[in-house]
Amino acid sequence: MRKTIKYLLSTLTVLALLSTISIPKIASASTNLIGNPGFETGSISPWTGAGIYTVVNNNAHTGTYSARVEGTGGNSSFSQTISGLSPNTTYTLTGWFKVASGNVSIGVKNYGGSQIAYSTSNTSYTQQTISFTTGASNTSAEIFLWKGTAGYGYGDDFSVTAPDSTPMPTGISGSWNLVFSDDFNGTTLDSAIWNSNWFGATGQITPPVNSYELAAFDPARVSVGSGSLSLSAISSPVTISGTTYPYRSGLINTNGHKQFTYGAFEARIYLPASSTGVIANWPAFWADGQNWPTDGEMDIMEGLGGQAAYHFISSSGNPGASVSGDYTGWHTFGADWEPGIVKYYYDGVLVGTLTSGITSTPMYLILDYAVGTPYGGPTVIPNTMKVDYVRVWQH
Ligand SMILES: [Ca+2]
Ligand SMILES: [Ca+2]
Repeated sequence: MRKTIKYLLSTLTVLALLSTISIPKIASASTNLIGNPGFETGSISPWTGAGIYTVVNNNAHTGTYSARVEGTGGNSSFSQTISGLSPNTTYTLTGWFKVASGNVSIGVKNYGGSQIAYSTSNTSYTQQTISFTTGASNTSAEIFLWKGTAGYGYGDDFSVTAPDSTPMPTGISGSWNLVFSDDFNGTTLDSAIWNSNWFGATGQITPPVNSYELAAFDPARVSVGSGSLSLSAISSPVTISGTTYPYRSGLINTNGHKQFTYGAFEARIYLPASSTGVIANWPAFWADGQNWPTDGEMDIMEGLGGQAAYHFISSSGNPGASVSGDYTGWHTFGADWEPGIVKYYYDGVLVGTLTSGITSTPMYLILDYAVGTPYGGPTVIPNTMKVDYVRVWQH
């Protein structure tokens, strides 16, 4: 509330931004996500099957046991659903398979994309590797071996592994260490990292950031699920200190929990479109210092008048610009804040560089879905801004 009122009254520019963060869980590349991958327990669990299938103590690729499916003119298979995956993430499936006769297929399905399967008629073990990318809201995948023709088929030594590297900033070169990340993979917001209103007590509905916004920030408009944060704007009047706001929406920030001086900041965000195809409402991903504007406000993405824009606000001004192009839907928005310079990256492409008034004191992160013209785009209610992840890297 402090900062922006002054700023908005004096300029057409914008301000909101935000940033957020929490720490992501990143599986090691070497971790096999499949249980009982080589059937060496001597039983099928946690795999399940259909038709005729069993674990046998012969025909192993390694160890003692393999799993066998028998096609009898119908279909036989065994499969395992692995959970806890990250959405929009590419995993690698490998497995060894062979037949006594006919052919047998190895594959993956129910991960948010089309089923992928490969078959073999080889009577010696052969390895198949399949890459699959989970869908935007998918956190599981089903791995299977399937035989639709008569005769035995065998499988052994399956594995599914996560991407083999810690995520790096999209399009921002350099040597980086991931220092903060929230992938929003749980079912609740991490309150150890995030506040869910604008400088209010826990659970409190607060006024918006500045006087042009029409939505109060209600912690009930913040949710986490299906791999994403949701900030939902609805029509639901609320009166705070004598002022009635027609809408309620969501905001999260890390003030008091996490702040950063310099680094690469990035969020992958879904921005709803208006009926005219521009950015609806007034979404923002930004970072803010403790004393506004002395300690700076870095607007990484702000939906201003329907267009994505970046700015850096300080005592010496508010340079920045709108970025041409359609940024509705899913996109990444990043900024590389270095001493005396900030470079902005949208979808990994450098879209702007600012060198005036760049501050050097810590900032916390803010993500919000404000409502209101003329600074915001067309008001479209109800609507939901989503955030897949927020990350910060430093050198
Ligand atoms: Ca085995
Ligand atoms: Ca996510």
